[in-house]
Order: sequence, then C-alpha cells, then structure tokens
Amino acid sequence: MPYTLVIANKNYSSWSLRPWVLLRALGVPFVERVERFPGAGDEGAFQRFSPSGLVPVLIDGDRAVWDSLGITMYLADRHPEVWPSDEAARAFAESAAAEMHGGFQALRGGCSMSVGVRVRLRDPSPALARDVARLRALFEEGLTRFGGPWLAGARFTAVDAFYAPVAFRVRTYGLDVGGGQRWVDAALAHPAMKEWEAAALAETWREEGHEAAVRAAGEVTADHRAGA
Ligand SMILES: N[C@@H](CCC(=O)N[C@@H](CS)C(=O)NCC(=O)O)C(=O)O
Repeated sequence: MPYTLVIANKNYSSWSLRPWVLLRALGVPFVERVERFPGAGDEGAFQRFSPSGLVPVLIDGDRAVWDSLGITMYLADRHPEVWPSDEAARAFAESAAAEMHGGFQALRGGCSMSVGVRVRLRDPSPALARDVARLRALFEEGLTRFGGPWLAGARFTAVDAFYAPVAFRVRTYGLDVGGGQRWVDAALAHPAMKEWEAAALAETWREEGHEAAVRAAGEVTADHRAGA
C-alpha cells in the first residue's frame, strides 16, 4: 500500500508542501488527501485524523505520522535519498532544515504563503529584514559550498523541501535573497513545484484568516487564482 499524505489547501499550506514536494521530487508513490482548512466553529476538525490536530499527516498502513519534521525523519528511515549522502552536505542540510522548522518567525508571520498572489510589501519590520538576510546567507552558503543547483548539491533533498514554501514567498512578496535567487528560480521551475502551483491556482475556496494575513502584509498587486 502506498503512503497517504493528508494536506490542506495548496495555495496556503506551507507545512503541507514540504513532505508533498519531497515525496514527488524523489518519485516515492503516495496518495494525496486534501482537507480544507476548518472554518469558524469547526476549529478541531483536523483532530479527527491528526494526533496534533494539524496537517500534514502521513498515513502508512495503520500508523499516522505527524508534523513535517516527524514525517521527514520517518521517510528518511525508509528512503536514504531523503538527505544528501555526503556527510558535510548532510550536516548543512539537516541544520538548515532544523533552523527553518524552528525559526524564521517574522517571515512566517509577515509573509504568509499564498502561491497565486503578488504583494507589494509595506514597511518590512526589522525582524523580517533579519530573516531575509539570513535566508540570503544560508542560500548563498549552500550553493557555494555544494555547487548547486540545490541547497546541498546536485540532488533535490529534504532541505530543498523545507525551504520550498520560501520560494513561493520570495516570489509573492518580491523578497531580495541576493545570490539565493538562483535556488528560488530552480525551485519554482521544478516539475513538482509546478504541479503544486497549478493545483493551488485552480483552487476557488478562500480561507479568510490567510487572506487577511496577506492583505495586512501589503498591497495585493495581482491574483492569478481561479475565480479572482
Ligand atoms: N509544526 C507543524 C505545523 C503544522 C501546521 O501548523 N499546520 C497547519 C496548516 S499549514 C494546520 O494544520 N492548521 C490547521 C489549524 O490550525 O486548524 C508541522 O511541521 O507539520
């Protein structure tokens, strides 16, 4: 039986994108199940299938594995290509993925993922500017040390999956990641990212919390989603 990956709306769900793009990029078969973000009055809806009440969740037989990091660790035990094989590249990839998982709060809060929308940011906070500067340094380091086109070398691995939502954010909000733009362009052109983007653009359902977060960040200059 292939894995089942439970995710939320592709336009918004940055955490869902990580294991989804990892599995697709590695060619690991899985069945996708999309659950819409719960609306007002239905807040606990994801608790019906997710131990944490959040997505993504990977279902493997009678086992539910949750959290994008937990899922990545679980997959790495079964698919060695999840991380780079070179030790130095692997140390960089694991550290950078952990940093993304636990950090970049200003980026997450101030530049909510909305794949189909373009925004002119208003007054980026000093904390957001620090996060963007850190992204630039991290991307440039990975590309320089391991030769690209991916963050830890010639193969797309879990570190690229962890930063995949950032590629969409960089485009949506016009963030300047310097030499890291080379990775952003490669990520946005990857067939798995293109597939995710096409599905995100086809979604007509809107979730007001995410929409409000995007409007709060700046002026919406374009919306490429169906029905917009
Ligand atoms: N640390 C978790 C975060 C997961 C998360 O926040 N998921 C969001 C969707 S992107 C969610 O399920 N939200 C539903 C809710 O808050 O009701 C992970 O890495 O998977």
